[in-house]
Amino acid sequence: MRVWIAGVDGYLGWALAQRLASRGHEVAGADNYFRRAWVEEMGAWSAIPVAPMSERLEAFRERFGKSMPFWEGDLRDYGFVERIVREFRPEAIVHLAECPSAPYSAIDVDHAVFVQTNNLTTTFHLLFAMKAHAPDAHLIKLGTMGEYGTPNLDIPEGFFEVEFRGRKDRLPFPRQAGSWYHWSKVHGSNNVMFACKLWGLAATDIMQGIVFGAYPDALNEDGRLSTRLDFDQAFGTIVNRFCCQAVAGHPLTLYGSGRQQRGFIPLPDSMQCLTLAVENPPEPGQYRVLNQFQNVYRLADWAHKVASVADEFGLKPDIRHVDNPRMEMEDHHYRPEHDALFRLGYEPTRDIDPVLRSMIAALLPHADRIRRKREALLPDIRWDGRRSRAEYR
Ligand code: USQ
Repeated sequence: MRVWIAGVDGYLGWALAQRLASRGHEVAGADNYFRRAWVEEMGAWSAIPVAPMSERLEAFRERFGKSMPFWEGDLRDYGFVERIVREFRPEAIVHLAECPSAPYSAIDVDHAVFVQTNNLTTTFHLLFAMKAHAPDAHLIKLGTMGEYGTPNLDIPEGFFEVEFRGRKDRLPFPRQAGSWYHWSKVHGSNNVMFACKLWGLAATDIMQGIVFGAYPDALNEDGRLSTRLDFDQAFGTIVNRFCCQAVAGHPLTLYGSGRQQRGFIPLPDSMQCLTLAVENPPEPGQYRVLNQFQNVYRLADWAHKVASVADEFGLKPDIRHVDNPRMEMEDHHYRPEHDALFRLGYEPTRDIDPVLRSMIAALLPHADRIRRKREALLPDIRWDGRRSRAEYR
């Protein structure tokens, strides 16, 4: 299939390009390197060095024996999006060109507005370009498990049956996001759902949990093919941060009690699931929702798992409960469904320790690189708007 990955330079995009190419798909990409700039703005860099795009493309060609068409530019420019869809004629479009950070959207009004306008505009442009030039293509849009929040009910995959005053209907499950970023994903989901109804487009909305892990697979001996791995407070997700903290000799920063529960997924599983979604498109006009995570864990479980695997490497990280900079429930029910991907053939990683082990092994040569940006390991963006690192030192 011809698959266009919007946001191919990011953590998931660069890994997915390789996964799809290894399965014989024709892959194209676009990016404007926003992710590199945001992480720099946070005073950090990727723990695992990332090569410039020209080198990445060269390594890709050497590894897979064919070039990846690549467009550098901003998806907020509709002409740019239209041009790619017209020239490449994708059968599937994977939309990873959004700003993925809750803390980044909590910095101030400019960042909140940027995250929402960027995420909504890029999605709109893809929908309109598909309608105009590729109405039979399949949009795979990255949503998030965080759209649902933590309701005191089990969470279905997108829709549920409701009975109210004697009548029944199948309705979207209520969304109760916990950050301006997560709300941007809710608004994007609504727009995609409506475009499917209005224009008969086919879309899959992936409600993905928190991804963790280094490298798409073990084959990447060529550093130019490595995907990024962030550790700063805004773009580093919890498990990746814990592994970087352990390697850098920094305490693991557990926010609040650590009893919060979330769905998590290793990077290779995320690649497997996105590939399943690409290769098994929904019917025209169908808006399909997939809850994408391997399992539900409590945050404190990760602190203990990472500390125990780190111990095998002679590292002895402390676990530090810090004042929670976010506004989130810490004691709550959490039982989301995730059956649809299993029906498509998802084979989850059963044993998580090897994923943590290979991540820590990949990070160890870069311990100093992480230490040089150690300030970025501490949070100072708070949901209540006060910004200070003092209490986290
Ligand atoms: N947390 C810590 N310590 C840290 C960092 C985070 O305890 O050092 C806690 C947070 O308070 C939160 C949980 O870990 O309860 C997850 O935080 P996170 O930063 O790892 O992830 P989150 O903000 O939820 O967002 C990430 C991705 C986002 C994706 C989402 C999936 O950045 O793009 O949408 O995971 S989900 O969480 O299911 O909504």
